[in-house]
Amino acid sequence: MAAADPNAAPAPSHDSTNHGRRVVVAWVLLSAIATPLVAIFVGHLIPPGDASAQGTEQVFDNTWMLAIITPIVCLLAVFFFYGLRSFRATSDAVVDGPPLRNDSRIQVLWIIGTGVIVLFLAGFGTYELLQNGAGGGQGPDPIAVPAGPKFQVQVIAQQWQFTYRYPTLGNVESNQLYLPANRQIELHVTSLDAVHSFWAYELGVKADANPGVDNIVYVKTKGPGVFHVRCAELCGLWHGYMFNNGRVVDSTQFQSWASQQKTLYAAIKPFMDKPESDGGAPFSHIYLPAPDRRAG
Ligand SMILES: [Cu+2]
Repeated sequence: MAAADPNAAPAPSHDSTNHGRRVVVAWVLLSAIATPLVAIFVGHLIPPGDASAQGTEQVFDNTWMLAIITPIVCLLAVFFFYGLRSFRATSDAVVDGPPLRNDSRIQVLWIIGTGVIVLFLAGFGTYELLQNGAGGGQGPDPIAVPAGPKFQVQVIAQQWQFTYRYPTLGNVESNQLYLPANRQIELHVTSLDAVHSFWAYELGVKADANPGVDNIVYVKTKGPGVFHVRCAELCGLWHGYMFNNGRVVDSTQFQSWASQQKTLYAAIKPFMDKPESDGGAPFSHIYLPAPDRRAG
C-alpha cells in the first residue's frame, strides 16, 4: 500500500453549504428592511431637533449618517449570529479554524467599500457645512454667509455667565437671550476672560467664546420656543452652573421685551459708557482679559 502523499490537497469538507452567499443574502434582506425603518422612525429623534434651520439640517445630516451605518451594523449582526449558529465548536478541543489570508476579493471589496463611504462622507460633510455654516462658529471672517438681512446679537461669555448685547437696540445688554422668530440671526461670540463655548442646544449652535476673538455664527430661527444655553467648555470652578434659558418669540413680544430692556438698561448705561480705565464696559467687538479685575 502506497504512503499518503504529504502534498495532496486536504480532503474537501463534507459541508458544501455556501456560507458566504447565505450571509450576503441575509445581510441584504436585513439591510433593505432596517435602513428605511431606522431612517424614518429613528432619524428625527436625533438631537438637536428642528427649532432652527441649522437644527433641522443637523438632524438631516445625522439621519443620512445613520442610514449609511445601518447596513454596516446589519452586516456585523448577521455575521456574528450566523457564526454563532453555524460555526459553534462541537467539542471541547481547542482547534484553530482554517486560516483566511490573502483573499483578494475581500481586500478589494473592503478597500472600495470603505473608500467610497469615507469619500462620500467627506464630500457630503463639506457640502453641508458650506450650505448653512452648520451652526458652528466660523471665526471673524465667515466663509458661509447667508444672504439677506441679519439680526445681530453679541454673546459675551465670562466666568460664569453669558450676557447678550443688541447693537440694533442701542447696545442694550441683558442676561436673557431673546431672539425674534423666523429671522436670520448673526451671533458674535466672544469672551471677557477664559475660553468658554456658547452652546444653544435646541438651535443647533455651538461656538467657541475666546477672549480677543469675534467668532461669528449664523442661525435661522423658526417659530417661538424655549431653548437651553450652556457653556460647553470647562472654564473654571462654576462652569457647571453656566447655563440659562433663551427664548425665540414673535415680533410683537420681541418689541415689548426690547423696550422693557431699554428702560432697564438706561439706568446702567452711563456706567457702561465710561471708558474701561474708569470701570466702564463700553461696547467693543472683542474684549481682552484684565485679570486684575476679572479673575474669578
Ligand atoms: Cu464657561
